[in-house]
Amino acid sequence: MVFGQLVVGPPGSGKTTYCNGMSQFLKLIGRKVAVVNLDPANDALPYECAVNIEDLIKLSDVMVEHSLGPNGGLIYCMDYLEKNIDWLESKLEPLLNDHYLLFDFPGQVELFFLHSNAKNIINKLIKKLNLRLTVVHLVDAHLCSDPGKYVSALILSLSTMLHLALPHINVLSKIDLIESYGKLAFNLEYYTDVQDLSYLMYHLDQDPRAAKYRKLTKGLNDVIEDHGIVNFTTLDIQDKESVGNLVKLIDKSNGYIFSGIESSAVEFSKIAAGPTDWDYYRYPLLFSILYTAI
Ligand SMILES: Nc1nc2c(ncn2[C@@H]2O[C@H](COP(=O)(O)OP(=O)(O)OP(=O)(O)O)[C@@H](O)[C@H]2O)c(=O)[nH]1
Ligand SMILES: [Mg+2]
Repeated sequence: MVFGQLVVGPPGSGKTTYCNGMSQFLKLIGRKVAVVNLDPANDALPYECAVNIEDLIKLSDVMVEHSLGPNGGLIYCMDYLEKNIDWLESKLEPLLNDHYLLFDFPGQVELFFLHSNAKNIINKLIKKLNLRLTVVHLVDAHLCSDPGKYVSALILSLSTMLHLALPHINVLSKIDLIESYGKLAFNLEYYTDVQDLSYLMYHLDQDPRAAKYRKLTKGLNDVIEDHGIVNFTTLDIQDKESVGNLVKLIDKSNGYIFSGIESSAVEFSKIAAGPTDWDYYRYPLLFSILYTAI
């Protein structure tokens, strides 16, 4: 069984930086990591890349050959990758023995709630290669500084969760910058826990532009609250403790924590229902490796 993360999120939310930081952290705690770049627009990669979509197709070539702009070109590249999934499978196969996989995706969010190419690629890989993957959806914490943008972030997160239908963790990235945006309308837990959104309506009403769309925003808030599945974890990619806490959540969501454990279904469900720290306490070796590293 092979474990890993699918790193997605809007442009500039920090996906490539995250893959770099996360791969370094995972190596530190003893995992063999392979980063897979599936963004054909990623020119200067900060990490050493095990597989690069650029070796299959180049965005610049597509734009010239098919007279497409960068976004249309990107969709073409993802369609091309889906048609040539054998290429990706053959590149991944040698890594499957002992690597943990990190997939760096493009920032065009329409790939994750509109088009089916990225979803088909992911599902084919999961099925054919027996992968256990968690979606790590990065959203810039800056969006908390504006109630309207925060609602957009919630809707985007919900759509991505429903579209991909995989273990999923929403992350507020670049949390190190949050104080520079001024005082937030609520404390950070309000945003991470997605608490009562009716309080947000009051703040939206203070802005004449937002007030115009009150009914729509209220409807969107109701959709988010009815589903009740969106929340966020905060991440400072330069802080080992912050990265370590996220790793624990991811390990639980994709089943990494259970790998190599011979136990009954009852034991597994106890672990699944318990708090994350308890898992590491229960498995002292893993716990000590993790905490020696951070
Ligand atoms: N302060 C701060 N800056 C960050 C962080 N993560 C990323 N950045 C910066 O944000 C910018 C965008 O980061 P990327 O990692 O390229 O973001 P991306 O999501 O891969 O961007 P696209 O691939 O274009 O969608 C870069 O200038 C990074 O240095 C963070 O945690 N804190
Ligand atoms: Mg990137």
